[in-house]
Amino acid sequence: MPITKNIARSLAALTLGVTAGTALAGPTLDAINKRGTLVCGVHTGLTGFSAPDRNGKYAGIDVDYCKALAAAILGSPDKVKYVPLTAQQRFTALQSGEIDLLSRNTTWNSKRDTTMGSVFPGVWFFDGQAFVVNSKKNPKVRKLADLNKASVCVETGTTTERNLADYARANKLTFKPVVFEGQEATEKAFQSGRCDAYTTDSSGIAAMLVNLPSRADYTVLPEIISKEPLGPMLRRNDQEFFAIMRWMIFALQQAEESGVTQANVLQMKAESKDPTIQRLTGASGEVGKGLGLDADWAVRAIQAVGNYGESYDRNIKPLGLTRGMNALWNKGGLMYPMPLD
Ligand SMILES: N[C@@H](CCC(=O)N[C@@H](CS)C(=O)NCC(=O)O)C(=O)O
Repeated sequence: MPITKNIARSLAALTLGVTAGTALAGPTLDAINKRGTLVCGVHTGLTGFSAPDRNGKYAGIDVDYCKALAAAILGSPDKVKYVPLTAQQRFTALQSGEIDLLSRNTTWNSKRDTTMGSVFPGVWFFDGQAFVVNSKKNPKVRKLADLNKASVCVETGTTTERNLADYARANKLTFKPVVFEGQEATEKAFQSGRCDAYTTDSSGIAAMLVNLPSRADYTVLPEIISKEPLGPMLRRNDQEFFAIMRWMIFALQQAEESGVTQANVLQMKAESKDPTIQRLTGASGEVGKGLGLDADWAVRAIQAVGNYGESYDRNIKPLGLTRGMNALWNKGGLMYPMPLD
């Protein structure tokens, strides 16, 4: 056998020996472990997603994702430092290393996934852009076409602004966009009658309305004009943390699919004969090892926040939003956790 082939073989064996088995810790996981805290960039206040609760503690489905990661990596959902960020600040905070990840109603699109030093490991909440009007002020507006020539409050630094222009052009409508910086300013302007309508993600509209005493005065129009797949984000070139973030999404959704809950996860681990549940809970297989974590990583996450459906029901259901696209694939939705092996 020629010597070069031999060398190539031993090199291949060496490489295999190094990469098979436990994943190497990437820079973000290393930093989290060293610090003992996960630094999570969140929304400053979006009910159901991330907002301080009555005790001043951050709560919401985006916050649950941070807690689940901290439980899996550091052993406790409390080992999180929350950094509240506006739509404008969010990407720089991630790029500069101020936060480990961004968990904040952020739309996954090609620009943000390829040109900004960041990547999305999955979708945490499927959304779309909607419109709301004050029916007292505009009683005749029932559908988007009725808003032709109307003024629309919209927030800068978001995907919303361009969707509005694209939709108007495609549907031969004219809107007068009135642009504001920050959610509070945009909402306040709309509520004070500065514009005929307000447009943002339908979850954002629901979160605004749930806090308004006069919410009966408002009508959400039936059209959804865009796809807003919202997901967490991390810095590029960190395959290890990417895998943890991606498989956390799948694990919490698989828990729902398999009927594993906050209340029964320990019992499931001890007793279930279902191979998927065994792999999810670390009773068998090496899912945790592949992620550079221990066997109980997902058990701790589920203990901390429940499965995806439990987190949804606790945080999003009170906004009056049905599961829709966020239901599991076998219940008519789009959530499809990849198989655990
Ligand atoms: N999902 C879209 C829109 C996000 C968006 O507009 N969010 C609003 C509220 S629903 C927001 O976060 N505003 C808060 C702020 O600017 O501080 C995006 O990623 O650009």
